[in-house]
Amino acid sequence: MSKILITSALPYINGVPHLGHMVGCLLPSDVYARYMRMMGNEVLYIAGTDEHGTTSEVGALNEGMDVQAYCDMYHQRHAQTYQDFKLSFDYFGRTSSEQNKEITYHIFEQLDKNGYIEEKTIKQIYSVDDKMFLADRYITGTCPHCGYEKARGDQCENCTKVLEPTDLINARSTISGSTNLEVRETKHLFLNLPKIQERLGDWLKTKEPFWPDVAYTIAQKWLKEGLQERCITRDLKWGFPVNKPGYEDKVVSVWFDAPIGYIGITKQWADENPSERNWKDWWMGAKDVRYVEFMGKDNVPYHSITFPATLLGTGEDWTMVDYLKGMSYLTFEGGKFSKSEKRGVFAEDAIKEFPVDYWRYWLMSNAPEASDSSFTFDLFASVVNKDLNGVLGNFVSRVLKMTSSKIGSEVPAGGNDTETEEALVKVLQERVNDYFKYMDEMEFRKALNELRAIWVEGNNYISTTEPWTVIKTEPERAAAILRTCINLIRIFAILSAPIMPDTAEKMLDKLGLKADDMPSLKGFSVKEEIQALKPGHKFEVGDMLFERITPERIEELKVKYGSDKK
Ligand code: B3M
Ligand code: ZN
Repeated sequence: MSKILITSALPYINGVPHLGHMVGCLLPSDVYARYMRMMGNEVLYIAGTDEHGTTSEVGALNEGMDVQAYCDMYHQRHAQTYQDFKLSFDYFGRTSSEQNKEITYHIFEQLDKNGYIEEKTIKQIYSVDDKMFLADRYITGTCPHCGYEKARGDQCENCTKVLEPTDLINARSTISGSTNLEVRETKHLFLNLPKIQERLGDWLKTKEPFWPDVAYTIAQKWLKEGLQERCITRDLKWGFPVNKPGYEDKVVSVWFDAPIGYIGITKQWADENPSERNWKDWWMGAKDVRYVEFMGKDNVPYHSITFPATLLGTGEDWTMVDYLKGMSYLTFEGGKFSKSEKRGVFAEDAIKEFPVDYWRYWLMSNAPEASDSSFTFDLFASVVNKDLNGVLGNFVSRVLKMTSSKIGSEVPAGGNDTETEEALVKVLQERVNDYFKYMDEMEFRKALNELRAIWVEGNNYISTTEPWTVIKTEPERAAAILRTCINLIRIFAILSAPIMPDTAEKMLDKLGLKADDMPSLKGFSVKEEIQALKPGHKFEVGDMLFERITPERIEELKVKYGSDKK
């Protein structure tokens, strides 16, 4: 058994997640965590809300709330949404926790002691009316290159020129609209990444054989361009006050304390049961731990360069990432999700429209891995109707109804397996091995293709053996076929569990089984498992597993979620 540490990039606290956030790293990390547990590994699956930074201060301001109360409220909404999406975190914590503060300060002090933190004076835009320094994205004005009037302080989205806030004409605050801005000098602390560059490069080389190309290429590109010193303090109120004399009125930057949040949240988890748990078993001198990170691809530089450099600079034996799964993006009907423009499906609404497994299955089978993917209601309905209803649901229903009506509501006795069953076992084992291979490699679209193909094998088997015909002349043979089919239902439930936990439970429930009855996937033998349910084992037909989505419902949803808005 291995120890697998899994973290998902920590969603920003402000706002509520949409389908793109779910499949952007949260859902794939859950599927992987569930699969790794079922493979018999000891898994620690960690996530939480990323709570510091200007966006929280501005978000709270916009909602007329104190920042702490704002973060408390949204943390609960995030936690509830992910619980509804059946994300099986071992702990869902907060970067604003005392535990994260403690570890952030420790790492900061170690870096300072080792000479990796330097002071510099920089020019920043101060808004007199907002009484705060403004991050570039909170400054807007006219682009000096193309005249676009809504250019941002860091870039003009019209002509894409990179800008300095001081380049903008008629610059104004996006928070208050005030143009009463001043350029002020302000002292900040910088992480001296160039000083760590060589050690980081040596560490990175050890990862080349293992990391996916996209992650390794991005990291190598950053190294080749030469790392820049990185400002790790901010002139904000909300955040961890800098624990260094002369900097008490500044806070640690959000991107410094956020990845350390993975460790801080692990300590929150351990503090829940200190006699049994020790966060250092996973993070300090933990040579038996394999660490896998899930994130959106724009976060790869932070996770492959700045966070590893931060840990290396402490000179301590921190667990460093072994594998990064960087996801691309999900668009909504080819465009952006937008709460304000009522465009796109947000997670807390999704689960009110359909059971969560419909979403989990669609998102994972269309996961934006090597390239972006687009959600459309037509595509969603087609997959739900064809794959879930047409393949899996139909197989379960016809097998149980036919057996119950022709023989009785228990696994039939009689008859023997023939070369047909031997061939079925062989082809299923091959597909199961491929399914596991793709899950091990975190190639989720390919994995879901194999899972669907496994379900299809069940339908092919019953269509070719035709128990409804055979039963008229060879009832023993029909019994053997239906016994095999009922055992396939149990196998399909076990294999589908990492993706559709609720559906797996429903399928097992029809067979009088519980989730705890599921065997380990390690060494999964179709030959053995297809014999698991013996003659006489009772079952219930129950309801259909899924409901079809009608064309009328699709049109209704398109209007409700702004599919036609461009
Ligand atoms: N909060 C989310 C993002 O950039 C950011 C990830 C932090 S992971 C330590 O989408
Ligand atoms: Zn421009």
